[in-house]
Amino acid sequence: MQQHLQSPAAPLPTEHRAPRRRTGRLAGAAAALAAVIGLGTLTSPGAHAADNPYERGPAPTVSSIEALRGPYAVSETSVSSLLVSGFGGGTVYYPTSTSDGTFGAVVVSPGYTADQSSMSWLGPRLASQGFVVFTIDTLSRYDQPDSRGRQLLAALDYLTQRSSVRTRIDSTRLGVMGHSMGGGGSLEAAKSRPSLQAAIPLTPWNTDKTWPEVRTPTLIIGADGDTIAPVSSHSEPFYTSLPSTLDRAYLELNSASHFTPNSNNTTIAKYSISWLKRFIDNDTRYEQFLCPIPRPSTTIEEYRGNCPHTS
Ligand code: 9J3
Ligand code: ZN
Repeated sequence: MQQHLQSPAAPLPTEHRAPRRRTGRLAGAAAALAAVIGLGTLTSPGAHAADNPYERGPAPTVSSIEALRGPYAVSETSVSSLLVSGFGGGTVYYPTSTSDGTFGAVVVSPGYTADQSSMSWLGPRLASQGFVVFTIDTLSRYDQPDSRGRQLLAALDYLTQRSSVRTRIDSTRLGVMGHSMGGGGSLEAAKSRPSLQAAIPLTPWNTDKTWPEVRTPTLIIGADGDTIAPVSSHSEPFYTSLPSTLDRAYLELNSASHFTPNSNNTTIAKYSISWLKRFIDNDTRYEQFLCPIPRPSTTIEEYRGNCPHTS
């Protein structure tokens, strides 16, 4: 693994953005001169420059991925069910700034009988790290996982093609998440749309136990105390049935229940952020949190996986 140098404190957003852009006539003239005489641009990022065009935000640390908020200020906009089709509307959380280019996007489905509010904590927590996050309502609270999978895809299509934030999104860099039947739905969505870059089912529930068709890097998060979608009959067989050649991982939360994903949870957040960054943004700076495989702890009952395949 490559070396990742880290500053002792995570820079403030203004600190990491400030050096990236110079404005005004003088800078414009300097840039024009540089272009004429064949120098690199004066507006390029500094020391940890982006070989990777999808990299966003400062170099991560354990504290930065565990923090309640990342470096980006977040705005939100509500999407009425009356103005969309194929899913039930929702709320989009997105980085307020447009000065860092486009972002990857992820849609999140709730579980059986629940609505978007059951997953709302993930909106600002993920968006502040540099993603457009769409927590959705389903057409009916009783929709099954296959329907939730289709609704996740309809919501992604709305988000990238028609929503007010569509120009802020890189439509080639998309992911899905969901709780319970919504987690089962994220597996369905990945199975039917292999171009998805990441899937994270949370205490997923599905009657289909086998997912060899999935080509999307998938992190399955189960809970040791789940009696509604027990890991032995849901998360574990789902994980085991994914192709062994796929970038895949299974994280079993310690002392957790089926409903742990419905509240702010740092273990879910830090590994979700790392997975989305690694596979939606191709950001290898986050590999350090996924590889070597995390060891059991007070929060992790078990972790299985292969280290990400490319670096
Ligand atoms: O979405 C879920 O919480 C699925 C678990 C469930 O309630 O299944 C019973 C049919
Ligand atoms: Zn199957």
